Amino acid sequence: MKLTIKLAALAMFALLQQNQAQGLKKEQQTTSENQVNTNDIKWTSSRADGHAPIGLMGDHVHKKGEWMFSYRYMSMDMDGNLKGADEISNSDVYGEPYMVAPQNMKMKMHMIGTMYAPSDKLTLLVMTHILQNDMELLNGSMPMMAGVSFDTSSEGLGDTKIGGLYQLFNKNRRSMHLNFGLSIPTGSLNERGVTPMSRMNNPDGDIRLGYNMQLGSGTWDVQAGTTYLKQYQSSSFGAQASYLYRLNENSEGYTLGNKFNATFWTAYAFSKTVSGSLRLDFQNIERLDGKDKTFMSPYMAPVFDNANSGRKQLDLLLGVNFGIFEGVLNGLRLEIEAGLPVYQKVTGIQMKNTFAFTAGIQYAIGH
Ligand SMILES: [Cu+2]
Repeated sequence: MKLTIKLAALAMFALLQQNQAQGLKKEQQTTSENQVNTNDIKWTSSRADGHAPIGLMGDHVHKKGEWMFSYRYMSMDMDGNLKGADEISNSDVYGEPYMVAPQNMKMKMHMIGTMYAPSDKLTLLVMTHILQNDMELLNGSMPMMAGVSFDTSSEGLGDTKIGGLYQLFNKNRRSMHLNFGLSIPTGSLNERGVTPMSRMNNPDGDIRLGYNMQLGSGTWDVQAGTTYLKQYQSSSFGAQASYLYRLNENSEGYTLGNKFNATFWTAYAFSKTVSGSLRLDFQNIERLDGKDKTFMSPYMAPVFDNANSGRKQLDLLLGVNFGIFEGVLNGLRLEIEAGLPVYQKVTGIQMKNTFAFTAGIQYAIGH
């Protein structure tokens, strides 16, 4: 794991060195040959790496009057359980003592978004998504049901985000903007399922599923951050940091943890239309506050226990951007990004994240 981090750091360092060398060469060329002031060259989104890797939101601003429509498919796979930073077995989970151990989970997200720029300085955005969660669990010590596995699932509208990006400057191929957003609690907090426990009293009885199977936060959340972008002749890098703060307690008696996110990426443009990227993403999700008032015993499964919340994670992701900048399809982009956690540490017992994937299509008009 440490080797992976080192390799990633080395690769990024190498790319940066290349970036700097290229940037220098380009600047020398422009000043000596054309006598053009490099301060006049602006950062531009009209190249493949003019958008960040697709897993990232709010990375780029638009020019006055531009619209952009996007669809993203995102998936996250989880397998097995962690206690702190260590993998633990099913019997460890039963020893805690939980009756049921989560085995694997898949979260799928279909996200649609719109961006519109009323001015060169300000870009507005709105995003919402449909979530699909599937989790397989294994019974431990429950009488008559030990060793029996079962599935739970939930599906529906998630929370909706509105926000804006305010550009602070764009000169010398450097651009910086502020990100701000508001998350509206449109996702359900009452996703239910039939489990061996809920069947004990009533064959059709269902129960509310665990925290991570619910579709929304139930709270109004504000987000603030900043994004910095720098381009060279055929490469670029960017960085974004943001903090999500949940304003209230939800109707069920709890508040999901606030979230800090910092990410850094570098991209190399093989041509104007194709670029590849390498990205590091760090997130720190704080502990959940309060508890769902309908959860009687936290010992059914770790996903019902508010002690099992909060996580630090570092992901390493590779991406490809493909963009068209002329002709009838001008403004169309296809992008993918996939990655793995290189470090994760959870509070209590939580599932281990194993793989993240995002594919998206974006279409900008009006430019
Ligand atoms: Cu956009």
